[in-house]
Amino acid sequence: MTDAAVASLSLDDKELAKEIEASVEVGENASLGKLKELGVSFKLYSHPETATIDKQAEHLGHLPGVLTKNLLLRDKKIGTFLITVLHDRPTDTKTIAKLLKLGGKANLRFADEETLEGLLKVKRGAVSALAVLNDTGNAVTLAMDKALMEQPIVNLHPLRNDRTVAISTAALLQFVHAAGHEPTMLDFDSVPVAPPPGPAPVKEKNRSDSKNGGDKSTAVAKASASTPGQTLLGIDVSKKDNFALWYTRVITYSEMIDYYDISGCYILRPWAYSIWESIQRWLDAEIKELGVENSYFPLFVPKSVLEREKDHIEGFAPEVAWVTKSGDSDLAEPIAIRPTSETIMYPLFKKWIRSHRDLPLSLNQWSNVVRWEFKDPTPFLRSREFLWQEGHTAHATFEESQKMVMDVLNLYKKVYEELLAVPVIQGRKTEMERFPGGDITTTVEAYIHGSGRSVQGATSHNLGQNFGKMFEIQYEDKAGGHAVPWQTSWGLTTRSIGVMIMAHGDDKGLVLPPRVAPKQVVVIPIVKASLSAENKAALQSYAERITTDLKAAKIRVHLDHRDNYTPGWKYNHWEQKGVPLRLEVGPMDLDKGTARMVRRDSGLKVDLAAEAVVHTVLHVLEEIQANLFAKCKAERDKKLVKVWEWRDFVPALEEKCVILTPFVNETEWEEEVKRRSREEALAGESEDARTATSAAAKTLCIPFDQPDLPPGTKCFVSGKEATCWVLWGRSY
Ligand code: 87F
Repeated sequence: MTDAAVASLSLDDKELAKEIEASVEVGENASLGKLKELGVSFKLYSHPETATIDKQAEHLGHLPGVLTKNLLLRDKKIGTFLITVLHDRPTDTKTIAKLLKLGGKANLRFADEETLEGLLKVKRGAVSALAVLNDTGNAVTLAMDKALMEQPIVNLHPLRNDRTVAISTAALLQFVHAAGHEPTMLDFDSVPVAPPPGPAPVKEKNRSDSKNGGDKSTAVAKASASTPGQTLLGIDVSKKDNFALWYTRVITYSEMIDYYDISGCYILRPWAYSIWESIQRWLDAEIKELGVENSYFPLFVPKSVLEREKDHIEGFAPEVAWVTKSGDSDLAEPIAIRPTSETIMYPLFKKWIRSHRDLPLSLNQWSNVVRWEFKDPTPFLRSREFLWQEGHTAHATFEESQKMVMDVLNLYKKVYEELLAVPVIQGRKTEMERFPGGDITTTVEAYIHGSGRSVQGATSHNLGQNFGKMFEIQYEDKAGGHAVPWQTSWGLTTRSIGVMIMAHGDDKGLVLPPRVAPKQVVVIPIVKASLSAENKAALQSYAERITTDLKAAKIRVHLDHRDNYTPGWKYNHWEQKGVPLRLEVGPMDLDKGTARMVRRDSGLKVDLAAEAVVHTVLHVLEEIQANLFAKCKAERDKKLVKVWEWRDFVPALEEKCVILTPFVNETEWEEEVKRRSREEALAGESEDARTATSAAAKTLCIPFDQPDLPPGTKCFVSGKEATCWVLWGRSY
C-alpha cells in the first residue's frame, strides 16, 4: 500500500476535505457553485477518476456517507429517467420499470452517451443527481431511492468523476428543487428480493395409486383449502433465463440463507451451516494429517500492526473495517477487525520460533473474517463477513514450504471435486493476480456453467521469507547461524458452498451432493385421511422401520411424518432443499413390502423391496455423487477452449467459455487483454459496471497441467513468443 493510501485511511476526514478543497476551484464547477450559492455545507474530495462505483468505493469507501448508483434510462415513448439509488440496489431495467410504475409495456433502455451528454452535459461515469442542474429543459425525470432519504450523508460526483462531494440528503433535496426538479421516490421495499409468501399452486406429484386417491386436482384443492399456510412457493424463474434471480430464489426457498439489515451480511441457516460443518469435518481431519494444529487468535488487529506490512495490505485497505469507539469514547488507537490474520499471528511466530527445533510451526484456525466489499454482494460468493479456515505455517526450507503449499492445494481440489462434486483447475496465479505479500499464489478455479463465469475456489500461498523479514522472525539454524523461516498461508471459505449451489441447482431448487447433504434421504409416508387408524399405525411403523435401518447404516435420513402437510407439499419441500433421495411409502408399499425411491438428480423412480433399501440407497448415493461431478465436468469441458488469435478471444468469451491461450505472461499485456476484452464485448454499450460482474476477461491461472507449447508459438495478443498457456475467463 502506498503511504498516501495509508494516510487517507487514518487522516481525519475533515482535514482531508479542507486540504483538498483548497486545491479545487469550486467556482469552475456549476454544481459546486450552486451548492455554495444555496449556502449548504458540503465536503469535497479529490481522487483519481472513478468511472465505476467500485472505483469510487476503493477511494472513498472508508469515509462517512453512502455511495449511489446513477443511471440514465430511456423509454422512447414515455421519457427519460435519471435514477439515483443506494449502491447495492438491483438496477436491472425490469425492476426499475416496476418501481417507476411504468406498466408492462414499458421498454426502458440505458441511454447512450450522446443522449447523456446532450441532456445532462456529463460523461458516463460522472452522472449523479447533481446533474439535473444541466437539465434546464426539464426533459429528465429524477427518480431517487426512498431509503436514500433516511441516510444522513450522501457522496456524489459533481459533474466530474475525479471529485466527490459529501452533502446531507436534505441539502441534496434543496439542490434538486433549486434546479427545478421534484424527484419521484422509488420504494425498493415494494419489490422484495424474494416474493412475499402467498398462495402458489402446489403440484401434487403423487403417483396415481388408486388407494391414495390419485385425482390430482382434488388433491391440490384439498391441500390449499383445508390447510391454510400449507402453500409452498415454487421456484418461478429458470436458471437459464435469469441466473441471478434464480440463485436468490434457490438459497432462500431451500432455507439456506436469510437476509439481514446490514447489506452484504447474511444468516447461514442450519441447512447451510450443516454443509459447512461437513466441509470442516473432512478438511479439518486432513489438515491435521499434514501435522497442522488448530488454534485461535483474536479478532482484532492494532492499527500500527496491520499497517506494518505495507505490501501485504496494498490494495486491500478500503475493505478493512475499523472499531474506533467504545460507547461514546474514542479508542486511543483504532482497531481493525481481521480481514485475514497474517499480522495477528506473525508477531507470535516471532516469539515462538527461536530454534530450528521449533520448526515447522503449522497452525490453522477456523474463524470469521470481515472485508467491507463495495461490489454488489452475493450470498456465499461475496459477503462482508464470511467463515473460513486460514492456515499459516513456517518451515526451515523453501522445499518444505512448497510441499505444504501443494499438499494443501490438493486438499482443496478434493474438497471441491470429492465433496462438492465440482471440478476445478489447479494452477499458479500470474504476477498481476497473485497475493502481493507472498512469492507464489496457487489456486483452484471452478467454472459456473449457468453464468459462464469462473470462481477462485481457494488459494494456497508460498509467502517466501517476506513476512519473516517484515516481522523479524529469526531462529538459530542447525549450524548455529541466524535464519529466516519460509512461510505459507492458505484459506478455503464458505464461498465454496455458493459454488456448489450454482453448479448443481436446477429449476426445482437445490441439488445436493450426498457427501455434504445434511439429509441424504427423506422418507415420506403417504397417509391419506381415508386410511383406517389401524392401517395408519401400520404404515407409520413400516416407515419408521425403514428409517431406523437406514440410520443404522450411518445414512443421514429424515422421516417426515408431519400430518399437517400433504405428501405433495413434502415432495416439493425436500426437492427445493436438494435432498438426494426420497423414499415414498404408501399403503400399497406396506402390502407389497416395498418403497419407492426417487432420485433428486435425475428424477428416476424405482420400487425397491424393503430388504434391498439400505444396500441400494448406499449404492445410489455414491452414484448420485459421481453423476453430479461427471455432469458438471462435462458442462465445463464443453466450454473449455483453446484460442490462438485475438480475433477468436472475445467471441469465445461471449460464448461463456473459459479460454486457454499461449501467452507472453507480461503484466502490461494482461492489462491490455482486460481493457480490450471489456471494450470489444461492450461494443459501445454501457457495462453496468456497478455490479460485481465485469465484461472483462482476466487470468484465472497458469494451469499446472500445461498443453504442449512448441517453440515459436506466438502469444495470442502480443504476437511475441509465448512462454506458457494461460487460462482466462470472466469471473466472480
Ligand atoms: C482484505 C483486507 C485486508 C485479502 C484482504 O489468501 C487484507 C487482505 O491480505 C488480505 N483480502 N488478503 C489476502 C489474504 C491472503 C491469505 N491469507 C490467509 C489467503 C489465505 C488465508
